[in-house]
This record gives sequence, C-alpha cells and structure tokens, in this order.
Amino acid sequence: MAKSCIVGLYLFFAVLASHGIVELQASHHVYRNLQTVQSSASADQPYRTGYHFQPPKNWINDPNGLMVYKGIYHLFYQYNPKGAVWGNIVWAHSTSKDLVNWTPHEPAIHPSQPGDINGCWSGSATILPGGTPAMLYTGIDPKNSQVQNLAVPKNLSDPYLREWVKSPKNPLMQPTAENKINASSFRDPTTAWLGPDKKWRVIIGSKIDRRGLAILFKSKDFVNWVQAPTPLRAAEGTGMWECPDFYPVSLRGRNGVDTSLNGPSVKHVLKLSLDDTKHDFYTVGSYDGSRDVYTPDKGSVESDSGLRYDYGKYYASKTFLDSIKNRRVLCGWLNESSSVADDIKKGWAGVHAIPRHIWLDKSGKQLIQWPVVEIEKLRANHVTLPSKLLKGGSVVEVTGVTASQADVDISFEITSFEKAEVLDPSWTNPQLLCSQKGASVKGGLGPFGLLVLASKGLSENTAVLFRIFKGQNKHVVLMCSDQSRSSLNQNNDKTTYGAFLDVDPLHQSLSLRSLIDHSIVESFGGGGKACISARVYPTLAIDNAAHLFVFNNGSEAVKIAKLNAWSMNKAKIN
Ligand code: DQQ
Repeated sequence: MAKSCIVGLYLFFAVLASHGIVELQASHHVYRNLQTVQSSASADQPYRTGYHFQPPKNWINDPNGLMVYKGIYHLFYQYNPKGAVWGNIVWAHSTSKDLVNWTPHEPAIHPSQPGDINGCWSGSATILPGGTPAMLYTGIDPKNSQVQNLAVPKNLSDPYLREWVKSPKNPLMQPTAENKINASSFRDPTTAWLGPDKKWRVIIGSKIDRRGLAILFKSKDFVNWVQAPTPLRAAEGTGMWECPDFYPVSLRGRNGVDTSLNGPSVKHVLKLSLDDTKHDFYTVGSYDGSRDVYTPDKGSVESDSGLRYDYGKYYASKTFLDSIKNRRVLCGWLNESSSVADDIKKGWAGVHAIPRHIWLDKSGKQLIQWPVVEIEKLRANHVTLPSKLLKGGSVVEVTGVTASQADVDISFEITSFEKAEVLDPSWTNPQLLCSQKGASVKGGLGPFGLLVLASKGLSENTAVLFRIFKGQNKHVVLMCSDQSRSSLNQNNDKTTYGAFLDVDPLHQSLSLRSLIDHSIVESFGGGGKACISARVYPTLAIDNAAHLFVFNNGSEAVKIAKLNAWSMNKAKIN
C-alpha cells in the first residue's frame, strides 16, 4: 500500500475518533453481507421445534421485557426480520396464557428515533405502581453509541399491548465525556426496583478494559436518571457484563417475590451474561438498599467457573415475577450449534429454552430450576419402566414414545460404590472432564444415563450421563451432555458440556429429566440443581427414526429406580 494511502487511512480514523464515532460493538458475529438475505428455506425442516419457542423464520436472540399484563404473559425478543443471522434488530413480540402456546404480534419496538436508529437492543420491563408497564431498553444512536431509552404502551386497555410509544426525552442515560462510560459497552437495563428512599434503581451492563461493571442509575420519576457514584458491583478480569439481572429470592419456599422486596426473608441474586464466554453465571448474596451495595456470599465465585444457570448453551437470560402463579420465571436463549451456511439454508437461527420456575435451594447457596409445570399438559403416551438393575455394559431401549419430541424423567439408585474411580484433585473443570470421559469411555461407576435422539444402530446419539467418583470425603457426581456423536454432519459445534452436581448419591437417588425437541436436549440433573442445554442436528435420528435408550457403560451395575417418559404434543408457537 502506498505511503500516502496509509497516511490517508490514519487521518480518516483520527477524524472518526475525534468526532466521537464509536464502532458498532455487538457481542454477536456480524455478517454484514448476510443480514438481509432472505433464504428460500428448504421445505425439509427436521430441526424445527415442537414445543420450544421460535418464530416461523429468521434470527432470534435474547428474551426481552418479560412480564404479566392483565393476566397475559408477554415475551419480547431480539429479532432480525430480514435474515437468519444477527442484524437489523427489533423487539419482536408474542403473548401467551400459559407460557406454552404463543400468539405472535407485530414487532413492538423498532428503530425510529435518534436514540435507537441503529438498533433496538435488549432491555427489561418494570411494572410501575398502578400497574403500568415501562420498558427500558438499549438503543444504538447515530454515532453507534449505546444509550438507554424508555417506551410505554400506547393503549393500556389493550391486554396485548400491541403498540408502544417512546419517550420524547430519549435517550435517558448515555455515555458522556463527564461520566466516561464506555460508549460501545453500555447496554441491557434490568427491571428497575424501588429502594428505601422510594427512588427507582436500574443497573446496566458495562466494562472498562477487562473489568465488568453493573452501572447503577437512580430516578424519582423513571424519566430523569442520575448515575450513582459507584457501580452496584464490578469484578476484574471478566470482560463485558451483558444482560444483568438482579432480584430477591425468598429464603423459604418456592414462591417468587417482587423485585423491590428486601429484608431478612430474602437473599439477592446477581446474574451476569459474560460476553467473552457466552455463559450466564450468578452469585447469591445480600443487598444493602440504603448504601446500594450488593455483596456475594462468602465462597461465591464471580466468574463463569462459579454457579451457572446452565452449563451448556444458554445465554442472555432474564427473569420476571409471574404474579399469576406467584413464582419467579427464567427465560433464556439457546443459540444454534450449526454453521452459518446451514442456518441460512434452514432460514432460521435461535430458539428459547422452556421457561423455568426458579427458587433458592434449602442450602441457601444455589438456585433450583424446573420447567414450568404448564409444559406437562403437552405430555402424551405415558411409558414407564419397572425398577430394574442395569448391568455394566447394557443398553435398553425405551419404546412407545416419539423420541424426537419427548419428556423423559429417570432416577437411578446406587447400590455399591466400590468401583467408583478416585477423583484426581486436579480434575476441577467439569466440562473438560466430561470431554475426556465421554459416554464411550468405560468407567467404574458410570457413565450411565440416557442416549437421546439416537439412530437405531447408535451411530448418532446424544448422551446425557452421570459418573460418580470417590472424592476426598464424599462422592462427587459429574453430569455430562456429550454431543460428540450427535450427528454425522461434521460442520456442527459438538462441544461436550459438564457440571458437578451437589447431590449425595449415598443417601439420595440421582434424577435426570431431559426435554427432547428435535434439535434441543435440555437436561435437568438432581431435580434442577444443574442444567445442561445442547443443540444437536442428527441426520439419521430424526422424526420417527429417533430412538431413546438407557445405558450403563461402567463396570458397576446401577438400579433404575423409576422411569417416566412421554411423547410431547406440539405447542402452538406463533
Ligand atoms: N444481545 C443484544 C445486546 C446484548 C446481547 C443485541 C446479548 O443488547 O448485550 O442483540 O446477547
């Protein structure tokens, strides 16, 4: 390149910088040439879901603005109306009476003001006193800076809230020379909560260098927001915090509580979505509302090697208080594990996990997650297996259910621990351990579990399994979702996922529930103590050619205490 040209380029970028123009930074891959490519999607669609949320076509990502209004559940989500890759982002909108069947509406929020002209990114709903919903969301302005905006319903008597109006005062929060907020990393406002001084608080994800930040703003009227002198929380070395979520959980019982509640009856949860690793991790701690300080409990790990909602593919999640059923519900995005070329071929990308009821475990140390009970009304063709011993090396087929669209709940009892391998103290990374000791690696006590979306001869299968090790003074349970044989198509991401499960197999049975839905395997270990979601694309094990097996590839026998399996009926999804 000629010297004059290099100087010219340098000057060009210098001028851009001096005008404060920020390069658009999304956490998503940006394929500019594909963002508006409408593919002629093939008629053959073996990977579309039967009961997990997805729109008829195109790209979706984060759930947004979840809430109940006049007895109806509202789900908004990040959506590209023009193609199967991320881009052209608007807030699409669907509503439901049961969190299972969904009715689509026109996109609720799309670029129209300077404050969001380059995109309407993630945000959350707050129900204001009197019951009026208010949406705070991130907009991308003409300089590609990330700013925070407000939208409210146009017609409060419409239970479907089909039209939204934006505040003429937008943007309400923005990076300035004074506040030095990073203009390319300032996004995803939470549901706001009221502090003891009756002022609203909201946090927004951010970073400075590698320091993740939950920047706190306060307001008396929900329109004029003032930045607090310190963030609610910050941590070195984590990178950008996307989609923060901050809420109280009751110390006792499974009921959800209002986001503004604080006091001795609750603990607080701070969830962060780590842009660098695409993992949602959380800490449990306490929140001092008068000083606006959140302190994670002793022993909490503030990174994704700590507690995660899900140890598979699950991101940008958000909770809301379900005032109809008095519970807190968690929704999250399951991205594809297929190639972009395959996504364009199928004409869509992204689904949502089944909404999960969440509550604090009795230990007070972690959350428990369970698919909302409403999903059970899709169950059909109930199949059971009598309690039986599963010898080492056995594979037993479960017949009578549609294995490509099923709900399977199994529990194992361990009668002898003799052959359990000793856990090497250096084996601290469960995902790594699972990838080294997948389903095909014979063990002592395990691997045992389910082979789902399996072809007849097992050349394709996804294995959801346990292994039990002898730890220093207790048994350690490893839960894995092994995708390595999930498809003969080599172009997919087949990463194996893993988690340690806080269950004592000496005194408790070991349960596993998997929600299987064509290209989704969403698994709940130990009654919801650890969850692993995976996306898989079998080529043989599709529709009626999919099979379901129980297996044990350890040398020790284990007992199937009970097995319940159902075919799942189709939900009405958009
Ligand atoms: N997705 C949105 C952002 C958010 C990211 C953009 C997380 O607001 O940070 O589509 O997936």
